[in-house]
Amino acid sequence: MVVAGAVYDRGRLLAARRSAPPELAGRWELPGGKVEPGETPPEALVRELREELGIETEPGERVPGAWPLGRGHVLHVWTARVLSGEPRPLQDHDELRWLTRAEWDTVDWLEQDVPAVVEALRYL
Ligand code: DCM
Repeated sequence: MVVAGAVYDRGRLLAARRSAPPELAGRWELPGGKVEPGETPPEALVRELREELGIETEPGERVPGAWPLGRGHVLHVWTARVLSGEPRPLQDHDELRWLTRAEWDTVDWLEQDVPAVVEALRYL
């Protein structure tokens, strides 16, 4: 399972542009990553957001849905609130953007993230 965060702050949603691997570079995603053995999805999300963006977060609700990623992976999304830190692209990303609801489709999302983002906007 891959868990990604719908990270919210003051009515905006955080989008992250991937810098790797080459086939995904330049495309935007909800930041997150693979759930490791022994972790719950919310624990994995907190770890990934700390590693990738340098922020401490509190997971909220599971956004309903499960989106296939290929190679047996499936994407689940949780809302997350920033507790501390200002997100910076520390690994895997080269740009971050806070999007208002009206701006959500101004970046080139990974196809599999589009339905997840649309669903996540309901929680904005
Ligand atoms: N992934 C995705 N959408 C996301 C997060 C991740 O499609 N919002 C995919 C990209 C990778 C895999 O999940 O193929 C694992 O992500 P990572 O490399 O960040 O661990």
